[in-house]
Amino acid sequence: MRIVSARVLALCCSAVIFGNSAADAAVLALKAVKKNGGAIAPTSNLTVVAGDTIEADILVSGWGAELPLGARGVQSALLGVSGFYQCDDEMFCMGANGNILPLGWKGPREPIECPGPNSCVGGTTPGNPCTTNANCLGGGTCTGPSAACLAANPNFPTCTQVYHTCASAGHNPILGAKIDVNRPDYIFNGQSVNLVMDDRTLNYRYFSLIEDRIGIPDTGVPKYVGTLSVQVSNHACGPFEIGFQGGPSSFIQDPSQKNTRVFPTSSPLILTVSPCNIQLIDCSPGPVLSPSSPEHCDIDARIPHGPQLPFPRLTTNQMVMRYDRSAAGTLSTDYDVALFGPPGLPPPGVTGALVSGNEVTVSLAQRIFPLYWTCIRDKRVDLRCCMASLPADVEDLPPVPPDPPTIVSQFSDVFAILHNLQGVTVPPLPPQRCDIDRSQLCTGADLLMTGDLLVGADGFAHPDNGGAAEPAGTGPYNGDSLPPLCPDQAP
Ligand SMILES: [Ca+2]
Ligand SMILES: [Ca+2]
Repeated sequence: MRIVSARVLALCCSAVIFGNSAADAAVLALKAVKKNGGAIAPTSNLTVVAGDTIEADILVSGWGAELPLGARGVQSALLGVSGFYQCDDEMFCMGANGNILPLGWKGPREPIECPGPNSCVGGTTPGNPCTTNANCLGGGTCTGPSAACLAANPNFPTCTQVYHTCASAGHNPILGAKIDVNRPDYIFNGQSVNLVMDDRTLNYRYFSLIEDRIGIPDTGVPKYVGTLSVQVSNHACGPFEIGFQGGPSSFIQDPSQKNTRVFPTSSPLILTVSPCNIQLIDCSPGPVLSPSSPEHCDIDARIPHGPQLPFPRLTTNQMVMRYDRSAAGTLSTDYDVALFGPPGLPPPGVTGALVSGNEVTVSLAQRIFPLYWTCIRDKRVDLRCCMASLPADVEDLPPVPPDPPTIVSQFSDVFAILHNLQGVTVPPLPPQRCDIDRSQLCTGADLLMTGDLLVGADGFAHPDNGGAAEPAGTGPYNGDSLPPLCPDQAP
């Protein structure tokens, strides 16, 4: 108890402001009470495995000294955006990673706002919602920032009709949260209350307010104010700490005319995933007919075919996946493939999964198509590894916030080749970004090849592959683009 008091004094301003002893300060706690539907002893520290569903109670206690008139309203706001995900980096999140998301949450981690009239993803700004799926995909009235829209898609292409936010189909976040006013231990049980359950973002917010101007005394027993239900993802591993936002997002208020509030300290719920399922820790496109291939999420700017022939295509058809342990037993059916680019082209099938120690080389029935992201997903861990071919796209322009990088084959790419040849570019461009003609050297010929690709003088632009399906068009690559899919790797 002494240790807890010291911590409260050090961290919480409310105890100082209101002049109460820290031991009497109000506390918000999140405690697991059910695991896979079965009741467990309430705990703030629980070991779980992938697939587990956990129900947790939000409890408030200790408001008596700070609010002698009792509690009339209480609000608890989760630190969900950080708590439900373990890795700070939204990129591929290799290694210990994953998420523990509320049941029914199929939206993005954080909303991405468009500066235009429609919000592409999230829609948390009042008056800035999506109204159609086209808004989520960068169409409709969400025109100016379409690149930003695409950055978060195609993972979240559906405009939900509840909050007009963009998410995956079936997004139903209310499944993960509720305030059960009929529970005997509900703080305002028996009172007529106004409720707000805000599940627009992962920072779920629970608010209860007694309609009458009365206060409920603190009896020294923690009281229930809300429920959170979460599920552990297949690739989750290690500890996750789900806590609360501080004041003013989380507070307790009394019934006085002054509307006095205190800001509780918080006791988070720690869920530790152990043992972990197999972890995908790295991946890169496999060997191709040229000596080098792009990294995962990099873009191959080389001609997709040989220097003199329109086919066969020379892009890669393999991805090497590296795991934290032996990959023995991995099958080709553990993977699926998705294409992100112009609609209409079916993704190639997986034809093989060659296991060697901790590595698996996944092979596709087709070499990757120009103008598409080709993403191979390990269904067991629900993570994607992506590769793309965009001929002549030597460099991607840096983002102008809030827009993502501009991934376009355009005339400025010729200068990028030139600067690289002059030694101005640091570090130098990798082969897949400078050996545009696939001669295995980066020379002035690649500058000419880039220009040819952009004006259509290549002659083999958008080649077919001996009859395999390709996007329509045989013109120049100038202005062709890819959605900035990476680093957004949300499954
Ligand atoms: Ca470019
Ligand atoms: Ca070359």
